[in-house]
Amino acid sequence: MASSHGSAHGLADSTGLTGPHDGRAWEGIIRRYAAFLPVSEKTPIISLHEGNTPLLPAPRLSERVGADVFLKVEGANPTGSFKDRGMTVAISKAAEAGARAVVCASTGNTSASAAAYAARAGMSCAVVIPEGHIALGKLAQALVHGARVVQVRANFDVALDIVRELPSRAPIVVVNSINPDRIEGQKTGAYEVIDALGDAPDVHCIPVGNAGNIMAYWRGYRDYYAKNLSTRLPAMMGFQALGAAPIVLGHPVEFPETIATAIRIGNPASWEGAVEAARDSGGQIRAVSDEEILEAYRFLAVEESVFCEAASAASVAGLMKFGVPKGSRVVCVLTGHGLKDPDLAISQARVPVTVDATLDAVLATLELGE
Ligand code: AN7
Repeated sequence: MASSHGSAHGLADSTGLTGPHDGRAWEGIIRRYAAFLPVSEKTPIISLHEGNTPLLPAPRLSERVGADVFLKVEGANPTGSFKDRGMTVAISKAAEAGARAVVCASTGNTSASAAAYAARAGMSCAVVIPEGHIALGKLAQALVHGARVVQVRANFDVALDIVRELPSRAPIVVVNSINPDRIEGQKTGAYEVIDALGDAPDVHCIPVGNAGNIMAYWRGYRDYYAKNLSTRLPAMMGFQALGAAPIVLGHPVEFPETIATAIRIGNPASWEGAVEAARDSGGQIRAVSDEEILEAYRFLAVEESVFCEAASAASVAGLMKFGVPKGSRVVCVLTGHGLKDPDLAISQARVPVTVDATLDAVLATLELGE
């Protein structure tokens, strides 16, 4: 890809870097991709230097599925998930509009991200979460960043229904992905993939919960394609958890259930967007079981040294389960960091052993032989 694109978008700078659009990839997705985002000089940029995440080759996974697989490690974002890409735009636009308070419903990651970016902007933040179904790390994040955390006795879908109504009753901006600025920011994941690979992949695998991200990536791929910054469009393969697979079933699921709490969603807000992305790209939305998700989760940790959360592993579970044409170039998005859910991590690993504090006792336990 020629380096002249940066100047084509008016983003060339004096750093001497020759990336397609960036110059300042480490300063966050708004500065890097301003030309593609709904921002102007008047927009205060509220950033934690999100984006610019690794696109890591996965040699063992590639060997296993007979393809050329890359992992987009979104857990490397400031709050540990892809939500930061959309949140920097949503909070910046809210700040531009003079907002003082934001709110979201969340299965955890959106609340962690909203809490952090709102704090940075000097806004107050409220998060509405399903009681008892948020990974511990995510809850900790919302709390330490000073959000007002409200747990409701219901699932995510009901929480989102409540949050949707709040702006009609109080001066507050919703920063769920029903806010179009969120989707705009999340498109930048696709730009980074193409900037790194030089073109779009053949297949893009992604977990699907509320379905904003698959829609955003599809839009991002089409943006670059329309501007001749890529020569092809990937097949979008979205994966829901079997117990929370409304799009696969074709109807909402009233009581979604999965160990992947991030995607424990029964009535996705961007349902149509996900269906369109799959259909228009020649892809599909399919389901993977919790067992398949956990197998992929352990495989990624042990074989590729990437610790992602369970929901993220759905993308790789789907790839392993359904396969791809031989030799395809595949990108799997790993949406969030494994540290978000320490309880699950420990439940999936060997328990530590405790011994007396002697050299012999430690040596005996390690079973290394003479
Ligand atoms: C790790 O935080 O919906 O299909 O409220 O945290 O765009 O919803 C999280 C979703 C995948 C699904 N992986 O993305 C929330 C929330 C992780 C996630 C998804 C989520 P979408």
